[in-house]
Amino acid sequence: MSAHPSASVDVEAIRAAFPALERDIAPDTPLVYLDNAATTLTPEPVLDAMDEYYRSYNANVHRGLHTLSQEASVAYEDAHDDVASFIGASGGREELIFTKNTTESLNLVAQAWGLAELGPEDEIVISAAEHHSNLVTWQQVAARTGATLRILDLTPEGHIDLAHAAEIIGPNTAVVSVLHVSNTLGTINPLDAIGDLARASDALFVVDGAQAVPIMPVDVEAIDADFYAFSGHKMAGPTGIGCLYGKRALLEDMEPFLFGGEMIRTVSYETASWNDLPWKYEAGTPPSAEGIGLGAAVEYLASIGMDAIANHERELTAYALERLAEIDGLVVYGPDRADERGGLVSFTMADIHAHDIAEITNDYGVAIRAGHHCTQPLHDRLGVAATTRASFYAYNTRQEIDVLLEALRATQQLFA
Ligand code: C6P
Repeated sequence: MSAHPSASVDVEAIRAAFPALERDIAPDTPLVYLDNAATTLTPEPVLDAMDEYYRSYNANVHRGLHTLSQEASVAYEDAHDDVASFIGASGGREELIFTKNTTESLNLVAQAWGLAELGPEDEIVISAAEHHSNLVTWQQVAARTGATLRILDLTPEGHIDLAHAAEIIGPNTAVVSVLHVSNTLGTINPLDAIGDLARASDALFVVDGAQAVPIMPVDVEAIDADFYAFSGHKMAGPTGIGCLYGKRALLEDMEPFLFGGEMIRTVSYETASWNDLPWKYEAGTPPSAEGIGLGAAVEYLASIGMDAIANHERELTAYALERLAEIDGLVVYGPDRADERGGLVSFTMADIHAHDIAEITNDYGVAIRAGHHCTQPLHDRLGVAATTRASFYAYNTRQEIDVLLEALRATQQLFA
């Protein structure tokens, strides 16, 4: 990851691009949106790109010879190239499949590759912090193929325990699939070390980048991931669009995940052959407006600069950690240091239920998430049923974290 500590964001200019930030939650209660790890808000350039598609060239891609379909096809194809370039995939669109979200991207790998390649002698290695989309998916593939699912331990601070990784990743490991940034602990995982262990064992190296691509520069070729998954709606893009980067040779070798229109080259009643990459993996009418919207989102994020966004996230996280430490009985999960984290902080506050905290803070306009964040087994390990999570984006400010603090103190008083 490159880091230019001097890069900074113009928060006011960024805020002006996000119309939702203008709204109040109640009279005199402006929105303080701190639920960005779930979904980010949408900026004008993305709204404009999708609006323009629907207003002027809304047509099915790759299916018409008329002008509208041609324009839609070119815009949709170009969006693949733009997103590929944003994550350093030099193969362009041929290495970048549009899916529905990170979950579908991981299912694509697990089913198209996993069901075909894995057997009872194989081991699948994931970490204890995985989101359900990278846990249940491989758990079910293991159940169907007879492979064994092995879980990488975490250190008390929430890092993947590399000594344990060196112990369990070995000759029987067929796939190592881990998240880049944890959506619960915030931990940035050491992909270099884990990737080295996977490659030394000739294992497939899969990365869940849902919480990384939105907040830091990501270069899939430097990471040397075989597959890398992420979602549009967490990076200023629309819902309904996600991505799977894959190394070309693997994408060429694998059989498709979904069958139907668009993904075929020729069809007879007996058999079929497959379209070129990436369309081989994009069966049916695709999410054209969403793909074009995601293209606009990466252009917008690149115009701010991912180094600048990463710095801003780190500064806000450091400030949040400092302020949260003022509250008696509040426990933060994950690393103490902001530079070892993505821009999110999960915590518990004495024995006040996370849902109560989120409901009361909402009265102050503060949107945060409460629950198990789709990491139920991780919460079991932490010994809590639920946590409350604040997560930041390029438009958030220190003042908004102050409002969160005020709301948390009010919650504490109410339960005192
Ligand atoms: N985490 C959160 O609030 P989808 O839902 O497919 O776009 O993303 C799934 C996913 C996969 N991996 C990680 C690390 C994630 O954080 C998520 C989504 C949201 O934490 C919704 S549960």
